[in-house]
Amino acid sequence: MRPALPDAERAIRTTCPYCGVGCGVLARGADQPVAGDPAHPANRGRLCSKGAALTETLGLLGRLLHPHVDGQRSSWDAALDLVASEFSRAVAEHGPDSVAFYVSGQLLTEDYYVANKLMKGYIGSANIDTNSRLCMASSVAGHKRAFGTDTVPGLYDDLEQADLVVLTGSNAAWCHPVLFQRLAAARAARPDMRVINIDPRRTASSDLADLHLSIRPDGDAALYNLLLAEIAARGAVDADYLAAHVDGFDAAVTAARATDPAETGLSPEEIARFCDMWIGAERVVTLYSQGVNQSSCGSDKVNGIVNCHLATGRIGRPGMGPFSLTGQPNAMGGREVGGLANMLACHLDIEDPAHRDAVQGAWNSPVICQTPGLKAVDLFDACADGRIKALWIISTNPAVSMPDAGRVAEAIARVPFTVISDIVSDTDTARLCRVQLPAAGWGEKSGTVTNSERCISRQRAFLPVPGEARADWRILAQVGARMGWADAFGWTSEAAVFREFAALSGLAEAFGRDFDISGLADLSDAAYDALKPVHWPVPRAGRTPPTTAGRFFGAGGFYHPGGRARMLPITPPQVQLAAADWPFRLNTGRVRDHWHTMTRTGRSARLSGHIAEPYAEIHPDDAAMIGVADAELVGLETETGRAVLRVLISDRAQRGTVFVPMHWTAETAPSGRVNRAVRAAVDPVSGQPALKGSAARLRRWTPAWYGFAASRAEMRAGPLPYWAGARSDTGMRAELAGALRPDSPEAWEAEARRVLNLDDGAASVLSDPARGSVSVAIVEHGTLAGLFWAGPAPVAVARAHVCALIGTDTAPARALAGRPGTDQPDPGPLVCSCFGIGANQIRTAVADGAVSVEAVGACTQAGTNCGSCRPEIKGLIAAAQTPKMAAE
Ligand SMILES: Nc1nc2c(c(=O)[nH]1)N[C@H]1C(S)=C(S)[C@@H](COP(=O)(O)OP(=O)(O)OC[C@H]3O[C@@H](n4cnc5c(=O)[nH]c(N)nc54)[C@H](O)[C@@H]3O)O[C@H]1N2
Ligand SMILES: Nc1nc2c(c(=O)[nH]1)N[C@H]1C(S)=C(S)[C@@H](COP(=O)(O)OP(=O)(O)OC[C@H]3O[C@@H](n4cnc5c(=O)[nH]c(N)nc54)[C@H](O)[C@@H]3O)O[C@H]1N2
Ligand code: SF4
Ligand SMILES: [Mo]
Repeated sequence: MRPALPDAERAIRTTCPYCGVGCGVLARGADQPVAGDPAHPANRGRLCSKGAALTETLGLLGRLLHPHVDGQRSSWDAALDLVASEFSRAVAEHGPDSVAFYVSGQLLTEDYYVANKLMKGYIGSANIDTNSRLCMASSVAGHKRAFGTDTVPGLYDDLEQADLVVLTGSNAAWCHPVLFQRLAAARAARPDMRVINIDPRRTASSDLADLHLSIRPDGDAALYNLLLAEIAARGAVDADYLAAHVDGFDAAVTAARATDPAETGLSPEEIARFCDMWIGAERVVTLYSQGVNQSSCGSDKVNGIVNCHLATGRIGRPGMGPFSLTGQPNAMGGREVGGLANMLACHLDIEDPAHRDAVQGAWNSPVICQTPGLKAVDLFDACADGRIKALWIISTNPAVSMPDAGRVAEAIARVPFTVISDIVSDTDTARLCRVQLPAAGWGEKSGTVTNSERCISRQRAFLPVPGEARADWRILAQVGARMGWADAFGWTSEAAVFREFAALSGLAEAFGRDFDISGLADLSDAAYDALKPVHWPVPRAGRTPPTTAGRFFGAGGFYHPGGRARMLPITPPQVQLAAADWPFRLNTGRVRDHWHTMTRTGRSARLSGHIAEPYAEIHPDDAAMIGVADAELVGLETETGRAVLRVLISDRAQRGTVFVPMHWTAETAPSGRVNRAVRAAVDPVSGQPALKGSAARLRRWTPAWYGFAASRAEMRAGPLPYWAGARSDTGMRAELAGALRPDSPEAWEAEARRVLNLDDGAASVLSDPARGSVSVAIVEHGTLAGLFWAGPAPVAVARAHVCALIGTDTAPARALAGRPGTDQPDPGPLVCSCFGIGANQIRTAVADGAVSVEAVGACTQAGTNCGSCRPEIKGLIAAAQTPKMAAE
């Protein structure tokens, strides 16, 4: 059914809690679908599949509702007293650097500000780092090196006004879908506009591109060097801009000229075409994300990109500029409050004594951190070796998301005193922590976030807070008060926290910094409640913002001494792609409908239906080399760890690489936790881990049996060497593989009941000894409660169809056929999650003559709501047309 549009007048305006696009959302309660806010500048009414499914993720199942200490329910008072006294004790006995916070770009600005004030200004250490270290640190470092400040110069409008948009290491079609839809719409409206996609993989984003460059992993720095050399050789520099505003041109070009084109892995024709298109289009936006940042040379990649924009003066004017996409909803806000271990609030510097004094003065705090603190990887190393005595993790799941995650889990378990604040009770990280504090979640809490284009928006509460949950900022403030600083942490509302932060940003004036929202420092509570989306800077009345039409640097005005930008000489790394024992390069990232460790999107059957298990995407030649067929399993191994994954064979993969999504956990697919195999190497400048580059090997992994199960009950397939569970509309579904074959129908029934988590009901067992396959149906009170298939080859049942049978009175024999009858077509794997349209339905529409995304939409509705699946529909149309064209 098409989600109904809530009545815009009565709906609460809030902001999506997922990606950094920062879409405005209209919400009306837990049982009403949300809609995009037409008045929000980021999305103008659109939402992607994840945003559109937000209400499905709000149930209380699995929520942490009360504080717990050592596994026992506790009162808030007792839990907060314990946290405060243990942190105070550690500081007293071992010094301020013996404690740490590990926080998140999913905190609201107010939460983040309070955490930062507590650690840096009161505890007196800078040991507060955040998952943004895994996400944005290389962009921060690159911006600071080039601009003297961490600032994204442009606006989303630039994407629509550009003549060329270069997506570099960004799969925006899946990861920033609404922005990608804006880009696709602009391109459709302006046929001269061009799009280039630079990614070793061909992704849903490549499908929009005029040119896809399957770059060698980490070949980006070399490619941008070649472009810079070509800009210089062709005289395409903006000499006036360079003379007036930029240092370092000659050294950067000298380094660029030394670059070997072979390092890109691209043909001379591809490189020439890239340079022609880039140099030939005045309005160029380079949109980049984790394929750039998450690299051992991430900061250099950022500066390589920025160099080309500076040399041509293509920055800070409509339709042009380097554009770092932020991942999380408040990654940008975190950078503003100084959430990283090497930053101070409001873009001020820890290393600068005048900045430290000014912040300490404004906070009236007893101390201020003197030196940068531990960055994420080092922070967990310090946990492992006993330096950290008390650790508080807030709104992040590092036991899953950190590189070398197995070691990180051990490190957390080794810290004497550990606290977690989360909305969910049983995350992989929460299980390791002594104190669990229930946080209010999206829809229950209120505050501000800043998106990729520096737009500050309100998140507003529209639901009651469940159980005893509390807002993160309040929990932090209550601990601060109990540690002895009641006055400094005595706010009574998030509006008061925001006002203090906005006032602090007025220091920008004294120190000539760019982050200034002091114009918002006097908002009344009512004005804060009503705050409309606003781009910073917002200086106090009477001060002129350092921007032109909302953009930075169009007329120079950089933040290095002297106001000039810096181009950097970049020496691309020698990329060692394969070694004898490790012939694959492991690349990791995201899928369209899941968010990180799935604590929220995993609750939605609709979102879980798109991709329901972890997989390893490899090229057909590599599959042939290791002797694995589609849908079989592979064992992936690195020097760090191992995983077992479903193989997905696709010519979209680059030979010698394997792509694995990051989302699965001990809860959802224990053997598919890829970060146990991701090495912890970091960029030396930013400390950001190289999450896209581990040397790996793959082997076919042959189980004794493959299986699939659907149950009305919660399934935990326990000791099986491979299982991946996902929510379905009727309960749960699970992919399975076993190492031991039960040896009789009775033993199979017992195994099926264990997996399905169904002790009662009548079982029908069908076994085919000749083929070695077996299937089991469990009927309870006249309806199907569970279905189970196992056999020597991957089980070929129609997943969506059999899940839909649970709870119906279909006869077991018919259900166990595993396929719909001829009267009932099989929709195939889910493509459009808004309307539940499968790939087979789309193929049928294409066969019936619907050869455009619009026509498929008109026939099936697919792609007509959020649009997130439009790239995939386009792919299905192209696939259906390819053989036809070849035959012609
Ligand atoms: N659906 C969904 N959307 C999300 C998220 C989510 O969990 N799910 N998370 C959000 C967050 S926090 C973030 S940070 C963003 C991330 O957004 P993206 O950065 O777009 O996503 P990723 O899939 O991590 O990686 C992007 C691409 O980098 C490519 N890549 C790998 N190595 C290289 C290389 O050496 N060079 C180049 N040029 N490319 C390379 C990968 O193949 C991949 O396609 O997404 C945000 N949006
Ligand atoms: N291999 C690989 N690993 C990666 C990446 C990759 O591309 N490849 N990407 C990295 C990147 S860019 C990122 S951003 C990280 C993300 O990784 P994480 O931050 O670890 O992942 P999330 O699942 O988003 O964790 C958020 C946690 O906060 C909880 N939560 C939700 N709302 C609230 C709230 O309001 N308050 C509190 N206190 N808790 C809340 C959720 O239940 C969840 O447990 O992963 C990184 N890890
Ligand atoms: S693009 Fe999707 S996930 Fe990102 S903010 Fe918008 S609705 Fe949310
Ligand atoms: Mo991220």
